[in-house]
Amino acid sequence: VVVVVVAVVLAVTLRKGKYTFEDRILARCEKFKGSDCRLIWAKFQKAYVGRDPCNVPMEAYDDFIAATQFKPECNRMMFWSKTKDVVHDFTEKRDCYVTLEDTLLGSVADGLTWCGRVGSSETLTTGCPRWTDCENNPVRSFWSRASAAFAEKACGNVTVMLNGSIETPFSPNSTFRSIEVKKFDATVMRSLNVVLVTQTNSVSNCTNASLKDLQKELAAGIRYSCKEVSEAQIRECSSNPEKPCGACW
Ligand code: N1C
Repeated sequence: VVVVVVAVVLAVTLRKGKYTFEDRILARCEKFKGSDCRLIWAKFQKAYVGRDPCNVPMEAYDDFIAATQFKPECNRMMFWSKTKDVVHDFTEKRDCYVTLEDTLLGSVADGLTWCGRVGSSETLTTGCPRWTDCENNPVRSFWSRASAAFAEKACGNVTVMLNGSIETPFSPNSTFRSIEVKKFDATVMRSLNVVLVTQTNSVSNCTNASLKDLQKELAAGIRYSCKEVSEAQIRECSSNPEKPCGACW
């Protein structure tokens, strides 16, 4: 028994040590055929390696963004704020919309934490600053820069899922409000269509004050709409592939 336990523990530790952060990024990148993943990894790590983890501005990822050359899918782009679970449950099961995490740009880093250290060429995955510890941390700056790139390219009719269970669905400190809406370009974008995800105890509807602010902050020429849709209805559509995308709400 002791031998077996030791062997299992050893196997698990060795295996754990085998998949480095670099391996994980490369594996995710390689799902996108035709990408130069070595180059993309080199540009990604250049942003934060050897730097103070509270001193990585969003511009540090400019070369990474340039290397991922993202091509937008007009009329299918999906943004979100405080609705990550329901959105990704939907996009994973149905091929109706594309979120940033479904593109090479966002998928490489989704759910991960990383940072560097002065005087080291390594990527650390523990002991890194959290989202609000300091503004210029590697993870937050990454999402700011990637979100800006994704929003800049938003074209045609664009959808955003906002959370109707909170008082301020268009939340001031969110990436969606502070970065993405500011980057929307009226010359390529026709409309922004809010899907306000409601639950039985929802506190907000389409007349919410923060949604009035959203209409004001939207560049002139971009149409706006809002629709309240229950989370149950969205989940129902996620699990019914025979239902056309346009009939979900
Ligand atoms: O701050 P948010 O939401 O408004 O950001 C969401 C918004 C989306 O439209 C995305 O395009 O910004 C983009 N984005 C991501 O794609 C993303 N993937 C993972 C922003 N943040 C992202 N994350 C993580 O979710 C990130 O680490 C941060 O902590 C949350 C932000 O979620 P939010 O506040 O619900």
